[in-house]
Amino acid sequence: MRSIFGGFLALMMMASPAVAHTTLESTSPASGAVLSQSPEQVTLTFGEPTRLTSVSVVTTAGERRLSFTPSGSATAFSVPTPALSAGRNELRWRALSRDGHPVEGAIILVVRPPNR
Ligand SMILES: [Cu+2]
Repeated sequence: MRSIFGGFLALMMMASPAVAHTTLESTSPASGAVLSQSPEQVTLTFGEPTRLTSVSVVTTAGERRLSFTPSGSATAFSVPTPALSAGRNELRWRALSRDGHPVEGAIILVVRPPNR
């Protein structure tokens, strides 16, 4: 009985990820930044090669998909001309870890309303 339980425990441990999934290491602008205007681009940098599968921006107006490069596996991705709105912008990203498991997250960028 003990050996059967031991084997089961070993299986359970093998099922849990041996290596931590890739994480978003940094972004430019950094999450939480308050900007005077929409940035020319947003850069996402991961801790290991990752395949980014989608980036979108969520505001009170709704969700809009953004294009990014490169389309293959990389550690850094560029989102050109995200055209962020004044106010709070949540950039949601989804990616595939090297082991094929999906990972996702979000950063917040705030654009100051124009002075009048
Ligand atoms: Cu995994």
